[in-house]
Amino acid sequence: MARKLGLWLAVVFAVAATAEVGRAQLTEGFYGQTCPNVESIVKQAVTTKFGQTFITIPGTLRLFFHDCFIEGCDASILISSPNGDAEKDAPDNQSLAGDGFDTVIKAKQAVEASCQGVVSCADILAIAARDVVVLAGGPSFNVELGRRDGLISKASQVAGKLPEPNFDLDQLNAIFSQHGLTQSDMIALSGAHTLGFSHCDRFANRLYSFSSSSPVDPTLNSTYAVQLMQECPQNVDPQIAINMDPVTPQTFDNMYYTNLVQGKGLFTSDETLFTDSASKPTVLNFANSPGSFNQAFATAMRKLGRVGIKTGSQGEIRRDCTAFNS
Ligand code: HEM
Ligand SMILES: *[C@@H]1O[C@H](CO)[C@@H](O)[C@H](O)[C@H]1NC(C)=O
Ligand SMILES: CC(=O)N[C@H]1CO[C@H](CO)[C@@H](O)[C@@H]1O
Repeated sequence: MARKLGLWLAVVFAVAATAEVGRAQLTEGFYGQTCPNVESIVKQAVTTKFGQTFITIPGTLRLFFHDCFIEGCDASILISSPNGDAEKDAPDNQSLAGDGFDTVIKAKQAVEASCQGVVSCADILAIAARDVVVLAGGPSFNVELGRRDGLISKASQVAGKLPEPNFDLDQLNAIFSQHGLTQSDMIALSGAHTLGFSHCDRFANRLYSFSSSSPVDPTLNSTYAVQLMQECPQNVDPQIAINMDPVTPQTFDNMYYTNLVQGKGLFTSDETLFTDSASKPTVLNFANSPGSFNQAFATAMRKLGRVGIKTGSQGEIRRDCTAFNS
């Protein structure tokens, strides 16, 4: 009788364990036995890269966002295709800074030297994205791990997956909610625009061709509009990129929201968060309370990191982040 009960319990536990795998959960201590120092190794590599260029910070943060929104957080964005038809070759990726890619590649090399074939590129990108936020003075948070690297990376999959700078609130909410992210998550994640650069063509319509009655977007602070016209004259060199946060461009802080309140959101998708009454209260809260913003950003980054993940026996642990294992 006792033996039969034991057998029965074993079956119940096995079924429960399978269900757990099926739910594809990440855990903070995923590499505790197999690569216990992975986070300090990645942090070291990211810090070294940051010592060479500041672009490490915005480049890596934006790379994580784009990776997660296309095929899930599975490092598919890192794949190089000899035919130029991988995710990173899509027009929407044209402006991804090469230094973001290089950060992950360098960190992967450092991790492989200690724990060969164990840690996914997707997890390294997730850790590095947290580390760059901290390096810029932003909040720290624990990163959930256990992602596997994806087996698909196609430029043709990118179209329509990323938000555009001319989106309104409904369009932003629609694309973020497809990934289980709320309006509040979306507003907090947009705070990443407290760092980094934008090319002039992404907002030139707000300066020169907004509408037939007003060439300049009336929601744009007029002082800021003049400054932007000086930095981005019509027919400017398309390589020119300007700071997205005109006040504290190299610090991860809540200045993005203070800027929105003053009409200094660079994109329509930024300023609309303040001008639309449905999102304005959240912007005011984040502008007035750095603590609320930091907490919401950390929560939203962890949620972003769960989008479309592969776990268990799905995908692979890539040896080289830029190529599928063959
Ligand atoms: C809400 C919708 C969003 C839109 C429409 C959007 C759009 C853009 C655009 C057009 C640029 C300028 C690219 C260029 O010209 O070089 C940019 C830059 C950037 N975005 Fe976003 N973004 C959004 C959300 C996010 C999120 C969620 C993150 C990360 C959590 C993020 C992080 C960044 C960073 C760090 C940069 C600067 C990149 C650099 O300096 O290399 N963005 N974004
Ligand atoms: C526009 O920007 C200026 C200079 O940064 C600032 O002093 C002013 O308060 C802003 N205007 C509005 C309406 O917020
Ligand atoms: C960083 C990166 O790989 N950018 C590529 C994005 O896509 C264009 C083509 O559309 C490539 O020329 C870029 O090199």
